[in-house]
Amino acid sequence: MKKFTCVNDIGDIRAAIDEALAIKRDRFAFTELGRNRTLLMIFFNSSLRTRLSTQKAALNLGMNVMVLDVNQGAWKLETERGVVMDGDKAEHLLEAIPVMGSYCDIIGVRSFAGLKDKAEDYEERVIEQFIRYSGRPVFSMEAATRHPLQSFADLITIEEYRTMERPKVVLTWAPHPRALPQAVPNSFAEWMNATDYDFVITHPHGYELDPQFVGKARVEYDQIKALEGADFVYAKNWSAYADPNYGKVLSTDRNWTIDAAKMAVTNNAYFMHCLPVRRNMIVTDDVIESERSIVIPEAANREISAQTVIKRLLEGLK
Ligand code: AN0
Ligand code: CP
Repeated sequence: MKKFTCVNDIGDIRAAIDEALAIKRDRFAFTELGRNRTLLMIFFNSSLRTRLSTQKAALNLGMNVMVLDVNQGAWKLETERGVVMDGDKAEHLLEAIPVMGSYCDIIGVRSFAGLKDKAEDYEERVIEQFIRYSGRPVFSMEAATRHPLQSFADLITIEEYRTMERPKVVLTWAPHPRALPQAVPNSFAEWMNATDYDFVITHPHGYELDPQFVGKARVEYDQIKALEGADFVYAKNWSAYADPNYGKVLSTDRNWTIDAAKMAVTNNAYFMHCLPVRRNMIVTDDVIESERSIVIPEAANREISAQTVIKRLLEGLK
């Protein structure tokens, strides 16, 4: 594998799940593979899980790891070409990227959507420039439109917990006070559409996702109807995608919060969320603390999805 930014990069989904589960059974089987190889993780945004799980995954593979928080101690980076750099940005991304590439073998990048310019976000300008100019295999640690390490971990988790051939999986919008990217729901949809699960998306009017990610999913605007008979409930907030409201918060209606009454209409569903989660906005305390909440094993599987991806990138190095 040469890069990892979307579901297509992982190839056969069944083979990827099987490889991930084998890694989970023996995560120290490949400690020689990463020997004398260096992973550079670059964060343009905050992180708890991605930072720790990806570092741990690389350590399991015997790699050295360096972490750069671009906004803490590095030079402020200009990303637009052609700008007269007489402002506060001291360095251009077009020099910074190949320099960073010269110190490592593999690069992980986290760069969220700005939520101001839809075209810029959906072109994935930042991570695409890393792919083009770093000279290294690059993987996404959440880019503007996708969070594939999260979705891969979500898929591994559903595979571990499902008891039927074709579970009903419901992605539901839930309220949040600030504007969040569409990356997590886009990516979750993209990965669910690569399976044959019964996949349903529910959200208020105005929160329609990009059709390229919705794919063959059923969209149901009535949240209760969507949740009926669900085996997995995947809650997430996102800001509006559709014009003219791109990146805006259109609703903070707590009627969409996942509570026990809503979980009661499901088929005793498991509750999932990528975390970090705002309690009593997205989900009530009792639901996230319930026996059916699998948010912690879901987060733990981030180490496994990352290790599977980094292992494949290491195998692809010359
Ligand atoms: C981010 C998001 O919604 O994309 C990261 C989630 C993994 N969440 C927040 O910024 C709260
Ligand atoms: N789920 C996830 O990516 O969490 P962090 O933002 O803490 O990395």
